[in-house]
Amino acid sequence: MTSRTRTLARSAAVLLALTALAALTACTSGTAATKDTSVAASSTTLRAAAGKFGLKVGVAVNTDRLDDPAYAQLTGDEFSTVTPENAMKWGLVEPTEGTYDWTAADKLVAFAQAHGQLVRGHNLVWYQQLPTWLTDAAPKMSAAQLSAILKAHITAEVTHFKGEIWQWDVVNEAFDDNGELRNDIWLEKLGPGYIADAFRWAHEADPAAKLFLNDYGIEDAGIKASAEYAFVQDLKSQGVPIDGVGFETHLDATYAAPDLETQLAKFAGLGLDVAVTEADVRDQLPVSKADVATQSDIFAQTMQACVDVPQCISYTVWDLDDKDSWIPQTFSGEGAATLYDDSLKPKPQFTAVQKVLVKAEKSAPQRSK
Ligand code: 9MR
Repeated sequence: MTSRTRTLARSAAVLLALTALAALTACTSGTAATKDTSVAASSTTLRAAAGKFGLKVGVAVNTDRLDDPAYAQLTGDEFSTVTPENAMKWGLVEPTEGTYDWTAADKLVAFAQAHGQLVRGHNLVWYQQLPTWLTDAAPKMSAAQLSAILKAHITAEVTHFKGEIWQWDVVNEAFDDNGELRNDIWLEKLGPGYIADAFRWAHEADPAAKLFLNDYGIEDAGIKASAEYAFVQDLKSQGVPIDGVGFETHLDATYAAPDLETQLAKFAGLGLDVAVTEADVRDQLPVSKADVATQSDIFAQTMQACVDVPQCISYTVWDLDDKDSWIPQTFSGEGAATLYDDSLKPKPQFTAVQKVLVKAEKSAPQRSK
């Protein structure tokens, strides 16, 4: 064998091994193995640009749509974290008491691992999307019974995903718009201590996960943001294992952008991480060119706010594309709230966010690991 044929043989062997490895990765990921040619990652992906200074960019994922190769491709290429839009919520994982169904959530975790992504677990305690076996029985339960059920749920879910979740939204939307704790079954039966308990139980089950309190309507100064700040300060002073506060950031383009940077920095001042967890910017349909420009501007401002606060460790958009967005079902006549249109084409909103990240690549404060 000449040295040239030896080199060729070696190259062929390496190629064969790489092909086998690629095939194996595609199989084990359990997700769409074929590349879709109708969509392409942007020239500079959001995850690559943000990754230069350690910021994670995420997306809320509808796990049913991961079987669509185009959806899966953009989700994997552009984002460095994923949040299950619904798949980890109590009503979905424990539809009957004591019987867990992790199928959809496990599928997303496997997808994330195959694509080098981190997972935001969403959520452990909320007043919505609870199983009916629980909501039906709760009014007749004693505080001790309900507390035991909550502990069992948190322990089971956090234990199932131990080591696989980067950030958990432990308690979701605990506050009402008037700055009071929400008068839901948790507060009514267990009193305000249920929040500290939830964080302690989650921490016991996975000490390495970052534990978040997540809410909407705290992106600007106001009665809700002040109340939540005082509450979190109190949790910290009691030594409750809370690591961060999530700012949902569901915005409406008919209003001015919030002063998000001030709020992020304020909460970070408590020694916490902060994150933008559910960003979208809706508007009345159909949107004009001017509306799109306003939406793009608001998206860019919120991304800039996160970039400028070193403790802001992730920025997640709520739903990949307009077709999937929760907005039209909830706000009649409104929509166009995401970065991609109905056919998965990036919108000017995408370019606006991308521009902020590319510009920040060299100057943004590096996030600590
Ligand atoms: O996007 C989610 C939608 O598919 C569900 O029907 C809805 C149920 O209330 O929840 C949506 O996600 C919410 C998230 O879990 C918490 N913050 C507000 C989000 C939009 O309602």
